[in-house]
Amino acid sequence: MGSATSELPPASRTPLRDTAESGLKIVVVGGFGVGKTTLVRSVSEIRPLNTEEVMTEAGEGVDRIPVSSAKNTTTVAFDFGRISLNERLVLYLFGAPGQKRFWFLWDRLFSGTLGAVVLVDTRRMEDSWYAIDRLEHHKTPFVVAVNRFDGDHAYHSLEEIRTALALPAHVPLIDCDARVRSSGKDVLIALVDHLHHLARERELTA
Ligand SMILES: Nc1nc2c(ncn2[C@@H]2O[C@H](COP(=O)(O)OP(=O)(O)OP(=O)(O)O)[C@@H](O)[C@H]2O)c(=O)[nH]1
Ligand SMILES: [Mg+2]
Repeated sequence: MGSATSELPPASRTPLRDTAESGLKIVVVGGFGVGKTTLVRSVSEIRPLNTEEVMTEAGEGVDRIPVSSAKNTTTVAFDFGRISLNERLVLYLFGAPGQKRFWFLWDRLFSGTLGAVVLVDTRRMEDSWYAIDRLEHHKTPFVVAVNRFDGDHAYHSLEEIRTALALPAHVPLIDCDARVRSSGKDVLIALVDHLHHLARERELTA
């Protein structure tokens, strides 16, 4: 398997707090090259595990050509990271591989998952449909985060994106920059808020 990367994030080597009470498994999914690995790397407080492989000419015709010219590696298994949202709540993050040939791994990754983030690149919105479909199939709650790339000149409003993805009104939809820690953290907070909201609704209807 490929090289486990990479540069240490600033807050690495942070031990798990003694006060941590609950750990939630969260999965980051979405199409090829939307920034899943970038998101897990930017928010993780431990050295993230990444299973990146370099894309070579041998993969031409099999691997998708990246829209982002800076991208020359692809996830072949999954990313793993950890973030403490507060004193008691820890999220364990799993970034899924985006290429179609690895999608068979997704259903296994979803096992035991409390919630998911679907990352969207507006230049290739249709790449998100499979992720949304699988999450709905597994009844896994999710939020959708739009990772705005520099080449995204045709500015789509969140409402336009909601319509294009046929997202029901109750699914949170937000903008983010996967490269920015605080932005990635906001996405995760939106997901946890959504999970709390759903849990409260279930209690009320029980
Ligand atoms: N301009 C810009 N580049 C970004 C952004 N997010 C990620 N990138 C870059 O886009 C490329 C793709 O990021 P990855 O994190 O590898 O994407 P991925 O979804 O994990 O890709 P796969 O695992 O191969 O599906 C990398 O070169 C990132 O540096 C962003 O918000 N803006
Ligand atoms: Mg990746």
